[in-house]
Amino acid sequence: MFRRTLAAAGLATMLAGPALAQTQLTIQHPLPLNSHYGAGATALKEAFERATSGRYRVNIQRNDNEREVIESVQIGTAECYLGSTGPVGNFVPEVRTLDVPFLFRDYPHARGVLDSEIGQQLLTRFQPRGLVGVAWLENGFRHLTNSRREVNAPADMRGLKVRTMENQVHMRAFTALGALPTPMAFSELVPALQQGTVDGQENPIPVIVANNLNQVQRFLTLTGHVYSPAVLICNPAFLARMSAADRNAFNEAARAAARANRDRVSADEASGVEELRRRGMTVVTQVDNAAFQQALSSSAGQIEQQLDRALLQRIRDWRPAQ
Ligand code: EAX
Repeated sequence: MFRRTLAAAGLATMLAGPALAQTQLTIQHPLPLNSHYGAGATALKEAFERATSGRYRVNIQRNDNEREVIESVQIGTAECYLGSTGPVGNFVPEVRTLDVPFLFRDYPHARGVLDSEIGQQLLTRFQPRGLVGVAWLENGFRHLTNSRREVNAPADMRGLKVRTMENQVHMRAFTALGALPTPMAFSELVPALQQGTVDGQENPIPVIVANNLNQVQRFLTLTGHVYSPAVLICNPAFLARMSAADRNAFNEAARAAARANRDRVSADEASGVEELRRRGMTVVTQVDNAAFQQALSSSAGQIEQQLDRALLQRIRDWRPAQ
């Protein structure tokens, strides 16, 4: 009897052998699952697991040191990163062009440029650096928060210690505004705010809400000073092991991720400011953007000198097709 069962089990495994072999794919991102990144990663997981009938299993893991994750993807100890372009410029310098303050007019402009040939061309610049830029996602327009005082105008920034991402373009901009920028990984942000190492930080509404930054920050100023793209980056060798059909399915799943991510950003933008007010933050909505742009104009030339000016102009000139 036992021998018959063993034979039957052996036969079953043999018949079902290949289907059970499952490839693990882990996406690391820096935010809670209940966030605009979590929404994107979950949409990718559902679409890709369905398209590959379970031959791939997508794991979603939180790791809030973005630069470290990108390094791991580059050396092959991690499969995929989903996160902001904050530290990406340190790996793919061309991406710094997107970090210029007030470059994008609004969400349709930013999303349109990234979906256009401009954005797709920029994704090809990852390969020579041992990374694959799979798809653009979104973090959102960044706003300033701090625990010291209401910021209504550039002059109120003077001497404010502001955490920035590990991003040269942003650091120069905050220096030009008279603030004292301190670059650090997202993983260090909340302790630094709690201990007063820095007074403030800047992030999109979806990040401020998802990470309860209202608990360590009192004032929110809707500066919208820079658009923060997000990106899905994967390890080239890992993707190269996929069949052509699976690779197409992965690209399709990445597009589904971008749609879900952007929808979540739009939803968080619509309700987030009220939510943060309800949580006790003082919100400055009437912000003189022209004054901030003016204050940044002195450093704009310096910043842009090191960037692709033709690309900057193409982005500024971009308009949706009529
Ligand atoms: O990607 O580091 C940051 O402030 C980023 O906006 C955050 O990690 C989300």
